[in-house]
Amino acid sequence: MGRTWRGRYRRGSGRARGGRVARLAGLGVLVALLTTGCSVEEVLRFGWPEGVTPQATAMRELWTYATIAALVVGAITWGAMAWTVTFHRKRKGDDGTPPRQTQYNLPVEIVFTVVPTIIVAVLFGFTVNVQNYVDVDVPDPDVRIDTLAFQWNWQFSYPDAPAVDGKPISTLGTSDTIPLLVLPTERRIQFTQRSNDVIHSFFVPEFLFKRDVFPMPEANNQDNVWQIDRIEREGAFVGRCAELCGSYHSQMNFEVRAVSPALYDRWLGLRAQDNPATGAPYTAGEALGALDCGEVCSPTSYKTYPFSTDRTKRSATEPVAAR
Ligand SMILES: [Cu+2]
Repeated sequence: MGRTWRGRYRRGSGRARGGRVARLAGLGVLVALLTTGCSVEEVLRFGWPEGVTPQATAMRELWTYATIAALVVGAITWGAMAWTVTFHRKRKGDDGTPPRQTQYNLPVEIVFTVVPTIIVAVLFGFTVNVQNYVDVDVPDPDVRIDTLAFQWNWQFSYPDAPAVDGKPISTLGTSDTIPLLVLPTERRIQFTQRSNDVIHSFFVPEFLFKRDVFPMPEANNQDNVWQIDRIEREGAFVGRCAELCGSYHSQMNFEVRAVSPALYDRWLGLRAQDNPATGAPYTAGEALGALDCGEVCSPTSYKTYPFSTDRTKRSATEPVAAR
């Protein structure tokens, strides 16, 4: 009885079992998609954040198409494996002789060499295309920002905008202030970056871009200048250091504030004046607060919080709530 059942199960139900596995897998994917509440657009980003620059969109589309191509290759491979495992098992009555051997089949070998070469060449071509676009630096960008990274904070200067003392307007992050990098939307921005000490990395997830910040970039033969076409929407975006640079690397945050060009011009104007309330030049936060444009003009960070980097402290530091 047992034998008969097993024999029938093996011979007759392999196809049914394969179908059941496929249905279960399909159901699993459907349930995962429905229960996570992901939109199609979100799924197609495959985990990447939503970009806010044309460069970010170009990189994200490359990622989406490359992942879909990989999934298609994966589905064919997994399908071939499942088919082999399901329908080519050892059968009752097999006498132990190996199955028909098909190696050294020249046409198949050629196909298996040429097809992956074409896939890699196409991926390479698209990657070079996008990389060339992301790396373009045009002369005379609308806005220039000088970025200085140090253990463990950032300073952002506006070399084309003099402050009260005639030096460029600049914003310095400290243990109790997150530096606010105020930028205009819809304008071409150039970043020039250097480090005062070790290697850091400038990273704004919504730009989908990071670049190492080197000490002495010229001596190190590094291209420390890069540009974005524009920021496409207003908002606050956390910026991070993405290169392990010491004890407080993970706290080395800044906050991008993208505001409309008109607000940006007013902000720069304020920063070139003294704040009557303090008798000192407007800080980045004070000037934003004076613009009074809602959340995006909050005078202090609200997407991240400052953190003391005092190395003489011997106890864990409580995060300072965003103020
Ligand atoms: Cu760093």
